[in-house]
Amino acid sequence: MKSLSSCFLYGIMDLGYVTADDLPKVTAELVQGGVDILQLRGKEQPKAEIVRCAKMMLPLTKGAGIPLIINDYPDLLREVDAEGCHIGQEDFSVAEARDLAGRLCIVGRSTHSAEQARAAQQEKADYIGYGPLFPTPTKPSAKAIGLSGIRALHEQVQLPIFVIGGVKLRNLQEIIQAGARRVCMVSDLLLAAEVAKQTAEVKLAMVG
Ligand code: TZP
Repeated sequence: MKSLSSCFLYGIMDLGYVTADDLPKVTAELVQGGVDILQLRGKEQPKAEIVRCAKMMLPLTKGAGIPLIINDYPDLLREVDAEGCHIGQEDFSVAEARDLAGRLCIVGRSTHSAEQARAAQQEKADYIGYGPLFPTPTKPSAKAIGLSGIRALHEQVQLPIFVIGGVKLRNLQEIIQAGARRVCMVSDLLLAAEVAKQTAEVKLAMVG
């Protein structure tokens, strides 16, 4: 299984973009393209559906040594053999998430400012998401925070930092130049005409 330190491209399987029927095919394409870590996100789906989808993804992610992270529901780690969970700012503390999961696992935290990022490090999250950098239809309510704080953030926070929100193949160089080392992407991968090819191009831009 890949360690977080060797993860540079974090993909999110968002059930708002991909139906359960298409899930195995799209997961296989993301894996084939070289995604390093994958999250399952279903904001509108009941927990039973998230469990069903996770069970479809796990043979593919495990086969490729890619950690699967469940968004929002740490307790589901008692039902599925995923490697971790991801929590927002409003939900639980990292310690509560670990208790709910009931076993050793990766816990990631969404952050929207340097202050939140430092707090996530303090409470021993394993990684953070930082964003949204740009406005994004995937999370329309969130306010964009821009690129200007990325470089300084990497001096203050030693956890793996995945920048997120409006990250696209076409703006990747600008984001890397602003100091980002790891990215998390949703729509620009999932809505690509050729998911594996798009993923491979992003991966190449990230790791050379
Ligand atoms: N958290 C902050 S922005 C975002 C999440 C889940 C969505 C990013 O989606 P996209 O399509 O890559 O802009």
